[in-house]
Amino acid sequence: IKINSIPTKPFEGQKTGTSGLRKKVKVFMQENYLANWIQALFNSLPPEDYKNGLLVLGGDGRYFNLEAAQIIIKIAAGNGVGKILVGKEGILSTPAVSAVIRKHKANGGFIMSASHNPGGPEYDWGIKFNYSSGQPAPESITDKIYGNTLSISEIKIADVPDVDLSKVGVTKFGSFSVEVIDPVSDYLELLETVFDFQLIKGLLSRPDFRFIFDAMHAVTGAYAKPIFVDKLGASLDSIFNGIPLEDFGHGHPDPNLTYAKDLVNILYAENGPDFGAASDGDGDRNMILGRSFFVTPSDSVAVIAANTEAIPYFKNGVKGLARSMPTNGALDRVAEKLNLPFFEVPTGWKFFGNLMDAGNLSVCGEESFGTGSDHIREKDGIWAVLAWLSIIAHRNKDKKPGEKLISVSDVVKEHWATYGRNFFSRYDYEECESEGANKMIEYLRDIISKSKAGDKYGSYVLQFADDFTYTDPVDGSVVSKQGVRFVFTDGSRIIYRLSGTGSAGATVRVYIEQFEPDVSKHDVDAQIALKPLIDLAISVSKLKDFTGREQPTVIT
Ligand code: VG1
Ligand code: CO
Repeated sequence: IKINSIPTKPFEGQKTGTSGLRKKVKVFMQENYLANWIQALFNSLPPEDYKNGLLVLGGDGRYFNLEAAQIIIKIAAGNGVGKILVGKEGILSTPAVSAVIRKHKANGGFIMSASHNPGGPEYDWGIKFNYSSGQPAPESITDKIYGNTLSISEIKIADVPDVDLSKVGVTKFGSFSVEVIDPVSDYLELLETVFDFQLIKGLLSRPDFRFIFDAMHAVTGAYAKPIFVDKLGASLDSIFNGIPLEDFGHGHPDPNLTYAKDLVNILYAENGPDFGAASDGDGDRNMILGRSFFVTPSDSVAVIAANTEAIPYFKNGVKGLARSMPTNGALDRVAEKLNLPFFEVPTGWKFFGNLMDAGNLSVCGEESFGTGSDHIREKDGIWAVLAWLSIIAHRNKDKKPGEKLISVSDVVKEHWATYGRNFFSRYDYEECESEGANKMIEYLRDIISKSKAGDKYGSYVLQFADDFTYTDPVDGSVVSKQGVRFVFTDGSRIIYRLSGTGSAGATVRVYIEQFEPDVSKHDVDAQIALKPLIDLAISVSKLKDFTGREQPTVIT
C-alpha cells in the first residue's frame, strides 16, 4: 500500500485526562486534530507494540465516530499496523473493547467515546487508548503522547479507500487488513463464563420479578437485547431507550439520579418494577435501583464483594479488593471481615490494571457508578447488572411462586446491619470558571499545609489532611495531587477534586462520607445524615465565593 506523508502543525492542549482525550466535537473536527493525536500515539509506542500488530477499534456510536474510524484505520495502516478489528458500525462498548483485546491477544485498542458526556454536533467527542491486557494506557504513555503532540510535524497515512463498516467480514489492502466483527459475541462469550446464565434466566422469567434496563440511547442499546432478552429471557419491553443514537436522543448518557431521572421515576412509582439498571455512553458505568431504592455505587461494589458466592467466576476465591480514593469505605469493611488484600487507588480505572495483572485484585469500584472485576481491565456496566441479578437470583432460588422475594433493598439493608453504613454523597459543580475552581484548590492546599492532627472543624476533629499521593505497588510509579482530603477522627471524610473528564471549564467534585454503625439510624436519608458535614465542606473551602455557585448541578 502507498503511504502518504502529510505535513502538520501541533495543536495546543491535547492532554489526556482521567480517561482519554475529550473535547467538543468541533475541536476534533478541525483538520488534522484527531490525526495529530493518533500519529503522536504511534510516535510514542515502541515499534514492537504495533508494527505488523493487531489493534482493536470501536466506540459508543456517537456523532463523528464513523468518520473518526476511517481516519484511525488509515493512520494505523500508514504506521505499519498489520490488522485492525473493528466493531460493526463502529460499535464496541468500552468493556467489550477490553474483552476483545484480551481474547484476540491484540496489542491494544482505540475507544471512540467521551463516555457519559453528551454527544452530537454541539457536544463532546473523545478517544481512549487501551493496552495489551485491555487496560487504559498508563500515564507514562499518555504523558509521552502529549509531549509528541507538541512537536508533531508529519502524519503517515495510508492511501486506501474507506472501509465498509456496515458488514461483518475482512477487507485486505496488501499486507494490511481490516476485519469488521460483531460487537457483542466475544463480550457475551466471556460473560457466559463469568456468570451462571441459567440462574439469572430463572429469575428474569419469574412472573413475580420485573426488570427494566435503560440503555440511555447509548452503546449498551446494542448489547441489551442480545444479552438480557435473547439470552436471559427478559421481555422485550424491559429494555428502555434501547437504540444507540448519535446524540443519545438529546440525552446526557450518565446513569445517575439526575440524568437517568426517567428510570428513577419508574422505579419509585407505585407498584414499580423490582429491579432497574442503567448504563452510560460507552457501557462502563452502571446504576442499580431496587423498587423505590437507590444503591449507592460505593455500597454496590461492597455488596458484590460480600456476595461472590453467587458468581461462578469467583469460585476459586477472591484475590483482593480495591476502590478509588473518593469512594466510600464500605468496601474496606468487607475486605477486613473477609481478610482480603485491599488497595486504595486514585480516581480512574487505569490504576486498577496493574493490581489485576499481578494477581492481587478481583473486585473493585468507584463512587462514580463504576464497578468491575478482573475478567477484563475496564469497569463494566452490564457485568455489574448481571452481578446484582446473580445475587438476587441466588438469594431467591428456592422461593416458590407467590412467596415474597428478597429484594434489592433487603440485600443492602442486611449488608448495612452486618457492616455498618457509610453514608456518602457527591456534589458536582459542573462547568465552573476554571480560574475560581483552581484558586479554590490552591486555597485548600494552603489549609492542609498548615493543618495538624487535633484541629477542630465544628464538631469534627482532624486526623489528617493531605493531597492524595499514590505509589503503585506493582511498578513503583508515583502520582500526586489526586485530591485534597480531610479525614476526621471518627472516620468521616471530605474530599475535593477537579474533574479530569470535562470538555469545558472546570467541574468541582466534593465527596462527603460518614460512617454509622447504629442500625436504628440506617434508614435516614443520606442528605439529612450528612447535612452538618456537607455544610462544613462548603464553608471550609469557601466554595460559594470561589465558584459563585449556590447549588451543585448534580447530587449523587
Ligand atoms: C470521572 C469519575 C471517575 C471515572 C472517570 C471515567 O472522572 O470521577 O471515577 O473513572 O470519570 O469514567 P473525573 O476526573 O471527571 O472525576 V467514564 O465512564 O468516562 O469512562
Ligand atoms: Co463511561
